[in-house]
Amino acid sequence: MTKNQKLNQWVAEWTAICQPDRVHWCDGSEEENQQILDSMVASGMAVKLNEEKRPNSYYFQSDPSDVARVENRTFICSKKEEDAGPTNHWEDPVKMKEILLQKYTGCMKGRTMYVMPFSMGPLGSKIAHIGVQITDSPYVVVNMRIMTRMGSKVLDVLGDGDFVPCIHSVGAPLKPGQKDVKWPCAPIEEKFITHFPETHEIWSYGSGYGGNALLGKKCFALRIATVMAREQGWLAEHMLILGLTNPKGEKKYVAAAFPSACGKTNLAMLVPTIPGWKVECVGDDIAWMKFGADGRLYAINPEAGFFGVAPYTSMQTNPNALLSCRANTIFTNVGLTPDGDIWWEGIGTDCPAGTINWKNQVHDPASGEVCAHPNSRFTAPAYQCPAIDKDWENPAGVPISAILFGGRRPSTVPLIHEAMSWNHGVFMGSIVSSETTAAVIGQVGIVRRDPFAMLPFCGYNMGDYFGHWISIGKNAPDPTKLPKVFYVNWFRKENGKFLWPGYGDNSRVLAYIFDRCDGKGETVDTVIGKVPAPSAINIEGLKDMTPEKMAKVLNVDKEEWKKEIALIDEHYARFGSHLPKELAAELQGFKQRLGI
Ligand code: O2Y
Ligand code: MN
Repeated sequence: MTKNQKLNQWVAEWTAICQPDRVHWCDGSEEENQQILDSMVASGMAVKLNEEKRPNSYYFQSDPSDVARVENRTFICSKKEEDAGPTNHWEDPVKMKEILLQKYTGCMKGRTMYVMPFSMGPLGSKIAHIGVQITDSPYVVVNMRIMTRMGSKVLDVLGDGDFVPCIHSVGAPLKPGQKDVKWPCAPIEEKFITHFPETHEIWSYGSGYGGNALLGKKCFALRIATVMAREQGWLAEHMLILGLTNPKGEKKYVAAAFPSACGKTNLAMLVPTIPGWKVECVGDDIAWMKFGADGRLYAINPEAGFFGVAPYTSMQTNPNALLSCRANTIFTNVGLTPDGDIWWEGIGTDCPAGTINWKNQVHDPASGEVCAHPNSRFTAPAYQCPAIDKDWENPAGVPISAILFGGRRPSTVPLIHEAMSWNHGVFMGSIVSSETTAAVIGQVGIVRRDPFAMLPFCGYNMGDYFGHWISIGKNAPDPTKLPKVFYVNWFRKENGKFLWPGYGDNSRVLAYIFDRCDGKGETVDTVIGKVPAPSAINIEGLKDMTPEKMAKVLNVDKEEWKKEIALIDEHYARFGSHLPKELAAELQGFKQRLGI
């Protein structure tokens, strides 16, 4: 019980509906965490990893039906369908609540209901917001404790203030005496990840995995936060935040939006290959940005941990991520080695004989099957990242100098181009596209339009969201202090091979962006915006790179872009009258520059 009457009443109501055997208010302490972990080890849900190799770390295998976010079971339940827009699944809120209330009735029988107060963002920050999640999954509790600031201290900040109520159940009540399974969840067609934008509520049922169940992340920090941000004049974005320091010791912060599984975590923690430059990580997935008193846009990372994709994370690709999970980490759906450590494809060592795969069978490297699920994850505290920025928990946030958009495009899109104005930058964000990967259930390897990398994460009509970005530019206290906008593509190919080395060498592009923010760096005007002059990006010491290859990486082919126009036309047509006139004008201007 707390001093917050609304919270007490809400918990009482849901206790009556869900009928748990016990209610536990989480205090977020070490003791509580250990007790929950011990109980999961005892029940067979978790394996404690070898203390010498991976101190205080635990291993989980999910049900094979519950391995990723389920976009086709994710709903925005606004009163009017139009307000959810063409990119979201919509259901009437009254009907959805009716369906779900039936499911929630008695859904926690035989289980403990945990009540978790959590803060998205540093406690007490003016940019942060508080939520309270009810869940019957102890796995969710120990993950939320890493991913958010969770426990009694949040109640002190909350006082009798407002919070975002988040209901979660795995949807697997137990009959008296029934033995629990290792990973309880409901079948796919009974999973519901639902959002009520008008009342800022989240109701999730049937899944215990990742973004479906750790409700602070995609559900709150993106879908509901986009709604709050629109109401209150700020930005809730699917963006990493990094600090970039040049050899003179000058520092700038950059926010970058990429569709899921385009290497955001790698960029956020990048180890530069150009001497004297440093990258430090503020966040790897989500940014909340508000204008500061000086008229600049300030960003916080609302999260406190990384829920990173494990496969192909190695000391070569992302040493800082691998070192972040050296201890105090939860691993889900990776391989379990005979000596009690973890293994995954691309970790940089051979698979030890006898390693157990994510399906709990001895892995046979010759079988052609993977050992770790492609969407297997580590949940690691952000403070363990060797490259964590000193201001990552600064309640005031960090000032953003540049915003990057990007996607995975084998052709057409050059390594980098720069917007000609704020509205042109919004246009660039609105046409982001990428090839799909395994982070979502669905087809792999097709190109999909993913505006602002927010396709699965915008809590309202995407056309209105474009309008909100336009209005941020219009209402900026000082438009000259708005971040510069860029579009990057690390994934351009020739004959099936990547033209750009990526990873640490992306620091070369970051260094160019740094210079552009200071009005330096030579550019060439093209139909899509400013691209670097042939020698503006430092390629010194870059093996296999030639000026000719660089020209291909930066090439803007009008004919390719003319073909792209048809796709953009089709994409924009979806938004009908919700498409801001400013973006229609940007598209028109683009067509004119292309001579069509
Ligand atoms: O599959 C999930 O539930 C996780 S998806 C995810 C996790 C961390 C960061 N980003 C994402 C994403 O899909 O964008
Ligand atoms: Mn993400």
